[in-house]
Amino acid sequence: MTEAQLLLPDREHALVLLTEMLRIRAFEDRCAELYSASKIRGFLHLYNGEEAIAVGVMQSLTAADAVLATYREHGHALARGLSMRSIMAELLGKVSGCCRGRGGSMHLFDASRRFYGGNAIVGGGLPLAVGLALAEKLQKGPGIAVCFFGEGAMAEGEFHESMNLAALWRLPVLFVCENNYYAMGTALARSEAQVDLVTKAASYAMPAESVDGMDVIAVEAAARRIIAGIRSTQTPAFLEARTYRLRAHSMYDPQLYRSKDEVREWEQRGPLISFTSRLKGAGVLTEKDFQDLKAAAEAEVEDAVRFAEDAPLESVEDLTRFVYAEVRP
Ligand SMILES: Cc1ncc(C[n+]2csc(CCOP(=O)(O)OP(=O)(O)O)c2C)c(N)n1
Repeated sequence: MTEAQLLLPDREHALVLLTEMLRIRAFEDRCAELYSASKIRGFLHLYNGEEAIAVGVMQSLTAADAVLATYREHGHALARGLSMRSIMAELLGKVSGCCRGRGGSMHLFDASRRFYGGNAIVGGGLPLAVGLALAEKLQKGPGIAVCFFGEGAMAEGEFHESMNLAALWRLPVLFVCENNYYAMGTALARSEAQVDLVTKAASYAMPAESVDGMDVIAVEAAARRIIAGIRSTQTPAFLEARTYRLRAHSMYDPQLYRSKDEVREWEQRGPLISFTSRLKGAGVLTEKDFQDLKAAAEAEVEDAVRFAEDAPLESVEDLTRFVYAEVRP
């Protein structure tokens, strides 16, 4: 029996996990509509299919921990507790957004939650995570740093430098690779000599393992155990979560690099479908429970959209503020 099968959650916790994944799914489906209506501009990278990873890992973090993610980070921000209103306002470029509308989709940030982005640079979060973990170590703080990134980042120099320094300096970092098998249109085997990502990570002398990233219970169980290890040893670890991006890389992507059959196959294994049917099978969720949770998530999204649409844009007088430093006459 696997770790995940052993650890069926109690009903209350199962509903927390399901609710978090539903919130992310509902939020992002609405984002796609708002993008098509030109209310959200710039780039928009959606996390559909990968929700179990952010939700599962985030369960064992405390307020003292630092979290970093990529440009596909709406789900991480929501799971980390940023308000849906502040994220939606950010996406619409409004001053009530978590970055006053200046960051947009790829740069969600909230220091009060120790959520350090959102980063448009592939691999850009890794050295920041190492720096935050180094600060934690030097200040003898209680927190760890957790960095989410795609498998495409593992071909970047920053990956190697970050893994090496984290292991060498014995820093409390969890590196979470969200392996969805494609970096934009490039399949893993077309860009990586070593497609076994755990083997690659383990070469940096740190524990490394893989988990089914479509299974929120498996992700949570693995993350809890690994994070407990990081906290007690104050050394880094690597977790590969195998997953699939059910939508395009970003909003404009003809997806010529993968077949419709492949996408359909993964859809059947999606984290919401699989978790919901497992809970129903275990008798802890009815279809009505599911529909109620879904409706609540959609209502929260509509509230966030209204809030964002009503929020003001940055005033012209304030446009040059926060660019380099606050210089006031
Ligand atoms: C340093 C750098 N190189 C290239 C790009 C262009 N780019 C944006 S997303 C992306 C693919 C990254 O794929 P992956 O890391 O697997 O993450 P995913 O998008 O699959 O979540 C690339 C190459 C970039 N943003 N930064």
